[in-house]
Amino acid sequence: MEILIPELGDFSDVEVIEVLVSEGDEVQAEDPLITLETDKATMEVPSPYSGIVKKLEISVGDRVSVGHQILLLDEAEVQEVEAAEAEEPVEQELATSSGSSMEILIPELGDFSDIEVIEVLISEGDEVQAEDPLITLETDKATMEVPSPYAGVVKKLEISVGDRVSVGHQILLLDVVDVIDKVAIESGNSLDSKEEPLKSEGHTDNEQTLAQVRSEEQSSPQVLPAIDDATFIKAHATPSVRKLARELGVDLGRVVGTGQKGRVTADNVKAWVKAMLQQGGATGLPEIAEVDFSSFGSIDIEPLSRIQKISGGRLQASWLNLPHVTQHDEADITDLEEIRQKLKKSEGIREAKVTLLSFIVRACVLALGEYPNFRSSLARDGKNLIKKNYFHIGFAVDTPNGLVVPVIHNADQMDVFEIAASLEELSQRAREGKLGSKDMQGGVFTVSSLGGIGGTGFTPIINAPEVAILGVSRSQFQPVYENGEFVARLILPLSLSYDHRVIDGAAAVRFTTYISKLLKDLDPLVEGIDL
Ligand code: CAO
Repeated sequence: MEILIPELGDFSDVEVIEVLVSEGDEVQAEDPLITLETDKATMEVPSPYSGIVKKLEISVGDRVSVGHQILLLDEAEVQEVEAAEAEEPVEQELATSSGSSMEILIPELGDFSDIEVIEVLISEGDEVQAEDPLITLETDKATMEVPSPYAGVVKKLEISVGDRVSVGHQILLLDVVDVIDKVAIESGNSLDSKEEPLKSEGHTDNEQTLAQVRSEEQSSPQVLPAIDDATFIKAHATPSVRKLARELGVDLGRVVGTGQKGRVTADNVKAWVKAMLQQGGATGLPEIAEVDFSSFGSIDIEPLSRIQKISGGRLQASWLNLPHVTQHDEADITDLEEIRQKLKKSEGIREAKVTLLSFIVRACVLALGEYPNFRSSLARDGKNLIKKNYFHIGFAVDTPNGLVVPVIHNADQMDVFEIAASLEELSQRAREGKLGSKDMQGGVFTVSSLGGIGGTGFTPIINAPEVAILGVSRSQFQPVYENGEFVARLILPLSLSYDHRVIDGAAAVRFTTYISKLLKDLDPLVEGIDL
């Protein structure tokens, strides 16, 4: 049967970059036969039927379009082989092949001749399975492996790295006696052989690695980063290594090759998969596809600041590790704002400008006193809650270099003026890039106020390993129904994100209700202050 290039969508005159089968190969329906490459993609052409490759009509480097012949497939031969294998007594096989050493020669290589041997993959005494690669050849355009047509033991090597070979050149002498024993053992007829079945290290390893990847896949949907076709194609590797990489889902472009001229070997691929499994994958998540933005128009590239790089990693870690829930609430700050304006005007009493944020921090301190779980952290083993008996409150500051979170230490020992002074001093130093590491350590809870800028609500990311963060948006006058009529009240939106492993929804809403009440009723917030 002539197997032709099928309909390829919009493509024609496409380059063949891999021929994945050789003459004599047995293929199953859907096994890939060749790989084609366009500017944009690579695609494999699968076999429409099972059979044996009788004649290859295509070579690496050919340019093909729909209808171009790939190979001649002998369907009947497969059936015959299968039938023969089923019927032939093992003794008969033994009789025909027993004791023979077989010369293994360079097979038909398409258009190539006088090709350099760049790798000899076996040594004398090695056991090989049918299809195990024996040597690697390299032309200007491609590298290709020559597989063993039979299983056996390498009796004598007749080839070395650097030799130049053509079709018919002898590679080695293969002792096929043991093969028959293996066939017998595998088919349940031991023939009283004391010998162990042959091991195929390569296959066994591959199967184990595949099984490991598959079992990992079941527990985490995508352990390995997605394959980037562009770098996969460019990777320097032989077809069988490419095939292995595709089977394992390995993005070949990421694997560092240790073979000749940096070529990626099968061992490199396996070692990379093992390393990835140990690490739990790049992020354990499917990756976002890389886009060449410059192909759509002009772009500028700006490096991230040091702060952006550090905070980006931490925010992502928190977002991925902590089950976030955000509780939204409101506080009536009409009276608070009136008092705050009065305090602002009473010059000379205290030095700092009392901001809304200083009242909010004070309210958080009191709420943390009432609800200690909000100043806890989950122990790394997930078995204990570490409750902190100090009240160091972090607050997010927007600086030209990115987001930083300085910490007001022992905020429970401060009144609103002192908190205001601390907020002013720390945010000033934050903007000037003058915070020391101690200024940003030890926080038990964080406040992120965007109210000076705007917004009606947001979902802040918890500053892990803390377990909650209070987001503050812009206050607005709103009609509130009180004593039978609508009155204008200044309403402040609050958004509390919390780690649901530690805090449940009821506790979260109790916490925001408590803060709301403090901001409305005020007294505990201004305790000790001469109004
Ligand atoms: N509602 C309405 N108006 C508000 C407000 C609110 N919730 N909060 C502040 N304002 C207004 C006030 O009018 C205030 O002026 P007055 O005090 O004179 O009336 C004005 O905004 C300026 O406030 P401010 O910015 O000086 O002070 P602040 O305490 O509100 O904020 C700080 C200080 C450091 C929090 C702020 O500068 C900042 O960096 N905010 C950004 C934080 C951030 O990026 N969070 C996001 C983290 S996640 O990406």
